[in-house]
Amino acid sequence: MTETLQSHVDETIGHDRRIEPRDWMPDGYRRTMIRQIAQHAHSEIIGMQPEGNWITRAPSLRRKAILLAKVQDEAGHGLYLYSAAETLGADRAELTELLISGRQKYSSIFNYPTLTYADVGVIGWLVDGAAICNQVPLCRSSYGPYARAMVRICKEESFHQRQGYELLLTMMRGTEAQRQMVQDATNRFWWPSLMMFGPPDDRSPNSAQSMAWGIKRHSNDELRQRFVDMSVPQAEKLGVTLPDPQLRWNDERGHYDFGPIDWDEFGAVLAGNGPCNAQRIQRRKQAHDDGAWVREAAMAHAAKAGAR
Ligand code: FAQ
Repeated sequence: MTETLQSHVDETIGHDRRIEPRDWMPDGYRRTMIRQIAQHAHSEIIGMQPEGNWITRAPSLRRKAILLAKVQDEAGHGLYLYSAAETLGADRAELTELLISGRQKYSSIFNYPTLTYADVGVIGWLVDGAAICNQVPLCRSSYGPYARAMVRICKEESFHQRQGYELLLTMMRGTEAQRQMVQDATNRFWWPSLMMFGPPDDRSPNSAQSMAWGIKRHSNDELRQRFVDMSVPQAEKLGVTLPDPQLRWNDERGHYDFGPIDWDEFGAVLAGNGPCNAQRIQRRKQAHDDGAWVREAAMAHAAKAGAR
């Protein structure tokens, strides 16, 4: 019986069709999907904090409205993704518990501080840019609800990337101090953005199986290279220098070569020792505790409506 079900799954993946919630799927596939979707959802929710930090200090009403809308979009992405995880039988309250107790990961990038308003622009340009590079192929991921959520998320992330780049272009046309802010933010976010794609292929325990299952379509290094190739001309147009002396076009490979990534720093951030890990989790926990009365009221209302 399991063999027949397994061959149905293999055929579905082989024909590039989607696995849907009611379909049988191998336990490992379900676990991997829950892991990836939950980490992704947590990243969207924790990712609201670094930019949210600047909402009250935006330089104009227009910038404030743009930033508010972006941060709200990230909340929406988190919600679609938690819903997609629920279709696999995950319990959202449990996922939140796993996040705030440090047992489930979220993207390393959100453990870095946002020191100036230029960081808001650089997050849009580089962090959303890296997210798009990584997530566009996930629109064809083999799990239907995840793939469909990614379509909408990618559209919104593309818009975010453009608003970030537009903010930076405006700052680059401003004063020398503003140009320096953009350069400084680029210096701080460039390497952590490259780390968003995950460990190098030869040290990525999940990649091979996830690619065989059609969850991931490209390896971490392939997507990282795509991001570098895409970002270099954007940096040139902007007039900023990417902080990598080894960055140069390689005619033979048809790609940019780039310097070594500090994987020790990545490891430290994943182990909870990045600059803002403790603060991010503490804030999330506080928000969760502060929202307890809303959840209780909603449950009481639902119970009353059910009894009617
Ligand atoms: N940070 O074997 P692999 C965003 C973990 S959303 C933390 O290569 P996999 C939107 C990995 O989970 C950003 N942990 O793993 C936004 C695994 O842990 P485990 C999030 C990382 O899953 C923008 C272990 O290392 N995007 O930015 C990281 O095959 C602006 C071994 O790694 C997604 O989640 C990392 N950077 O590939 C919001 C996209 N990299 O569980 C606000 C979906 C790896 O085995 C503002 N996810 N790890 O202990 C994916 O595409 C994949 O999960 C990867 C990792 C590529 C992240």
